[in-house]
Amino acid sequence: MKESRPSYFSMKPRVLSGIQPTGSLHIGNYLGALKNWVRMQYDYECVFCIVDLHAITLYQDPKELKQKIEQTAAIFLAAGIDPKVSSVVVQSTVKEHAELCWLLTCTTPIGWLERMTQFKDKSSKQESISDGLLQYPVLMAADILLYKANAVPVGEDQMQHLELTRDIAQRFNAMYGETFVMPETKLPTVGARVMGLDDPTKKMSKSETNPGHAISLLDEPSVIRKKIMRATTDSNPQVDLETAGPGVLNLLSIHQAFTGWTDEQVKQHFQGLRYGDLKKTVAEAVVAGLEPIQQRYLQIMAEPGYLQGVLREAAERVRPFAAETVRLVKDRMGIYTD
Ligand code: AQP
Repeated sequence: MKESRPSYFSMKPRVLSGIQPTGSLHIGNYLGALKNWVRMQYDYECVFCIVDLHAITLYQDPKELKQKIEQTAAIFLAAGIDPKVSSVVVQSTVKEHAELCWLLTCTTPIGWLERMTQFKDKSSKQESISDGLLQYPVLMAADILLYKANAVPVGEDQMQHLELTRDIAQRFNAMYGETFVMPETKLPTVGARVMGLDDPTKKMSKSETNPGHAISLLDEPSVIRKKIMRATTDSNPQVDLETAGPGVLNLLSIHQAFTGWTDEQVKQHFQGLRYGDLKKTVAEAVVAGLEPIQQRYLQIMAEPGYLQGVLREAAERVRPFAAETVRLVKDRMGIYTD
């Protein structure tokens, strides 16, 4: 069966990436993923997903989840995703994500999933572990392979899942014949791993509950300043780039990712600077970087029906391509297709 190419998808290489609507998006999500997406969207055919089916691998309050899905979509647009160029899709509204996930679940050895660091980490914090949490990376593979994505921009924490996606694709191709494209991981040059402000040995994460841990993209300037001024550094009084510990390096890397400064500019400005001044400079860079996003977010949320229209149109646009991939996969596996 030949791959048909519905008119929406051009000949440009394709990109797929997603974020879970599990809480307030933070600067790690922005610098590790969103900022990169905005930069890539004119060179690639992009599908950016709000991965609500991934979110429910851990319990989510149903009423809050609905709100967070829309908030997350609004943040994508506010950060600069252009809905005329990219498709912003709520994962569950294109049923083929779940359908392909099941088909791939049947070809993925369980041992591959049990080895995933994120599964071990998240399951160790749960009393009862859902099967969905184990299948999380298969669903991620389905998201990517559904659109035959060539590139996947993610933060460092998702690299292992991307390797697994390639393994799943390769295994399927070996079992049933060439079907899937091998996706490439695209890491940002700076900001690939933003660490918690309270504990710079842990990655910044939405699900951490300590209020000093993460900077939300919607935090007010005064809150951002307070959180950064309280960030953990080390016992030195001033910046020494040769010996700087993880807390200082994290702040420098956040600053560099927001400003785009070169390593030389960082050295010139920060070497020998007192920690108090370092923190003030970082806070102002973050406040300035987030201000336009916050303003656009408020405008988007104030426009009745706009967001829902964007999400509906994008789902309609990508569905024919997704359906075609699932039809091809089913056909390869010998599943009945009407
Ligand atoms: N700290 C981080 N630094 C750089 N990139 C990060 N990403 C997440 N945290 C950082 C990137 O953001 C994208 C979306 O992540 P996600 O929400 O789908 O899942 P996650 O990686 O599990 O993010 P969180 O914040 O840690 O959420 P929870 O706490 O809900 O699990 C991915 O591209 C990721 O690399």
